[in-house]
Amino acid sequence: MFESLSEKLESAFKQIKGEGRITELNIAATVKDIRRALVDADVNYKIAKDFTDKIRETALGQKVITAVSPGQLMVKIVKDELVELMGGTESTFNTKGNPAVILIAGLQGSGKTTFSGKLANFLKTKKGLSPMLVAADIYRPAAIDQLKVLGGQIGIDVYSEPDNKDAVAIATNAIKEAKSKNKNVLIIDTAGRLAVDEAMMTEVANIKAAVNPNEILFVVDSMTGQDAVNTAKAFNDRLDFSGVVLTKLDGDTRGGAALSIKYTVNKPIKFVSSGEKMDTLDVFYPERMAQRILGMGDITTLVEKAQAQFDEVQAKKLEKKIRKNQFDFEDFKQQLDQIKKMGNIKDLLGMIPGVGKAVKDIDISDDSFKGIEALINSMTPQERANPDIISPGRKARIAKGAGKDLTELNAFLKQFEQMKEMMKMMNKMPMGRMGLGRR
Ligand SMILES: Nc1nc2c(ncn2[C@@H]2O[C@H](COP(=O)(O)OP(=O)(O)O)[C@@H](O)[C@H]2O)c(=O)[nH]1
Ligand SMILES: [Mg+2]
Repeated sequence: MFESLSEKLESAFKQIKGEGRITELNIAATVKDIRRALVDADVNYKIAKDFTDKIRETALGQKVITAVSPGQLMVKIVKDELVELMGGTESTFNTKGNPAVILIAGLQGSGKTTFSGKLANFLKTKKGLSPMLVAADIYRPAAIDQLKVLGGQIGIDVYSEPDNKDAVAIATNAIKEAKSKNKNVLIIDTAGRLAVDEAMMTEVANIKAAVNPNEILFVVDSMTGQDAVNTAKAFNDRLDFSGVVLTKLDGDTRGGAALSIKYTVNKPIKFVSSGEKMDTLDVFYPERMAQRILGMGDITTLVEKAQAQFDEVQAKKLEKKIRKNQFDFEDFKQQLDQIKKMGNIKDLLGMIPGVGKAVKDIDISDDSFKGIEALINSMTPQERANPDIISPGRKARIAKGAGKDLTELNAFLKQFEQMKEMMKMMNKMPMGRMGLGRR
């Protein structure tokens, strides 16, 4: 995410990092590079200029603190300003009501329907609410089916009226239905158009007037850069929405939308969404995003993701097995599954400071583990539990079953042995004993 911006900002800091002190001259040079980096990331020129003017002003106003190098100081100033640009603090999300009504708006293809599903799943699993989805996209029959499929995946009821062509009536009927079924949040997925269009705006505005939403979320595809900002403006003028959802952050997005939207419409980004899996929705934190853009990683999100997938009981068991040096292939497979549940592997690695850049050009797809999984799956339960019994005869069978050759299996078995050796060593170290399995 935003790799090219991160890279360019890093190179903007390179020169000043080598300087002994901050001067008008080196500030000017750095600021110029930062501005170019922002414009290249598809941030509107005026916003980029405003941003860098502030950076320059703040930097010039700094007293020389000897403990902090000019490079560190500049990075800090830019980080604070990035946080500000993206909205400052985390915003709120209002789900009070019976039911609370969340209206979803945006262009066609921006990710409204996908996001509606993710939000329902999020409110159900993370907030303990009982949401219902409403299919108010009445123009494409497939739209209702799409929402129903998503609802089915996450166990959420979907309200629809396939023969009704009145989106406002569907929305108001849905409120009655929610009340009678004790659903406390209603998420209304509306129709979009390919471009801003009067009929669409009128329809959404009419739904708004009829259902009085707690939140109106404007969904925007972050890949569309400055266009995203123009669309946001048009929707906001008409709907006065309460927040923005940036989707497709897993794509090759440059960052322009994330950095420009708050400035343009003065509404906070509330959620960011990456990927098509229903559990890849994140609350937006300006601070964390700024850290990621500056290559400082985002350990907080990483830890949260790990904790969300982390099974305490299973971890205790695992800890015991590692202690007794009984870690086997079954455990290994379970660990892989847990990592995969946390989301896109490359995204996860990108949250570790310094690692994002290193893995940028490496192809780490979630499929990278497929080979290993195939090998483990090809083992019998006995073999998984007792790696020692894997004889040459068994090896041939396992490799064949996984569609791999013997060298690949041998390499994997060797890696596994090395890993166990490392675990054994860590067990002997006082630090390893203290750290393992504790939270
Ligand atoms: N990679 C990626 N694809 C997404 C994301 N959100 C939606 N999509 C895809 O984008 C397309 C349009 O999404 P959809 O939810 O139908 O958009 P809508 O027309 O606004 O309802 C679909 O193919 C989705 O699977 C995302 O965060 N990442
Ligand atoms: Mg849709």
